[in-house]
Amino acid sequence: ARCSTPTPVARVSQYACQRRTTTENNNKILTDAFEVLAESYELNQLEGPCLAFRRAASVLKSLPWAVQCLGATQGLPCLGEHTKALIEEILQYGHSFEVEKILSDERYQTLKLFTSVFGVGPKTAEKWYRRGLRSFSDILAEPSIQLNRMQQSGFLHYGDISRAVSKAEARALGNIIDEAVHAITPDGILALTGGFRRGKEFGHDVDFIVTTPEQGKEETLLPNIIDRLKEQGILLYSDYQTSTFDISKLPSHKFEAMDHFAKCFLILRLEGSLVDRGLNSTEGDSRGWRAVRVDLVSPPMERYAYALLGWTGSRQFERDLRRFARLEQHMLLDNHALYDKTKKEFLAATTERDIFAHLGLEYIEPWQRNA
Ligand code: 8DG
Ligand code: MN
Ligand code: MN
Repeated sequence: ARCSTPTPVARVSQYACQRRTTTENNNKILTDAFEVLAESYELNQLEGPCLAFRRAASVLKSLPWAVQCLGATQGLPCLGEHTKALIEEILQYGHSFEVEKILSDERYQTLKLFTSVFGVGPKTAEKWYRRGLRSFSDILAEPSIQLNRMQQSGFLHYGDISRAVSKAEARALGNIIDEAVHAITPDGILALTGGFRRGKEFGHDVDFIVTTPEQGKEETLLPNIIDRLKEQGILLYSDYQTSTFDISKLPSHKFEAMDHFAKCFLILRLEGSLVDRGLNSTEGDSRGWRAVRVDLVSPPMERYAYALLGWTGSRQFERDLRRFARLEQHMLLDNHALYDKTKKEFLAATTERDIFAHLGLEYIEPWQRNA
């Protein structure tokens, strides 16, 4: 097949934080395939190969053109032998045998199913699989399994929280949280973060940052919000974690470590969301509400910019911001702070732009961070 290499483009960086990645993905067939492999490696707890496929997918997501022949990928970073073989196979046959094999694999299907439950990670899923459990009814019928509170809620609201949250639903939740924050403190600050801030149409949850300019007052903000939601009868689940933030600590090296700000993982009851259910809902289900996952994080105001940058994602974008800081600038970045190892000092920031500037990076808008 004829295949012209696209007009020479500027060199694509190996770092997602030096690429602009919108929600428009011109290489979805390829990146979906890579993500199946990444997920399969992740479920088998093989971090290296998992990351390699996530990086490759991320590079292809940033391209303003569709890859139509292997030659077009020449000079692109993060594409190894395995990914190139997959690209070739998919371009030729429209699908990959390796991917199909994984998708039809019982172990993969079961681990995917189990980890789709709120509160169930790869390790728990693996444990259940090894005990011969294959379905939700297997798990729920097994007397020796003690589900924790999170998992119990995960099963209870499974249908609702495994269904995507729409932008309209995110907006409605924003209004509820906004009302709560301002009733508690008139100078409260609320910001939408996560995937919806990146312009995504759908999400698996809705993420917000809440804080107040009054030093220390952010500590009581979340418990107050939670109480209010409870009084309103819309709190279905709450896991509140108090702040363990320590200003003198250096930024963490480990990416997967959670941050130390006060936060809560919630399930809320959203009323009147029938519109998002689809008109020909056949379940005869007309209850007129749905359960939605909501995350709230409450940093002190002086760390607002770092928290916002950290919680806006995408995860791949965050990983590469930290990797870039460490390897290219000799700095340590996490959700709380940026530390310059050469100057041995913390760098203050009031906006995300300040942080990009400290890192010597061009500013990337939130909707360009869908790496
Ligand atoms: P989605 O919900 O639309 O599926 O995508 P998302 O909004 O990008 O994913 P997310 O899982 O909600 O995570 C949003 C960002 O929050 C992501 O960049 C990772 C970040 N994040 C932290 N700390 C923590 C944490 O402690 N727990 C969780 N769940 N996310 C965290 O920076
Ligand atoms: Mn989210
Ligand atoms: Mn979240």
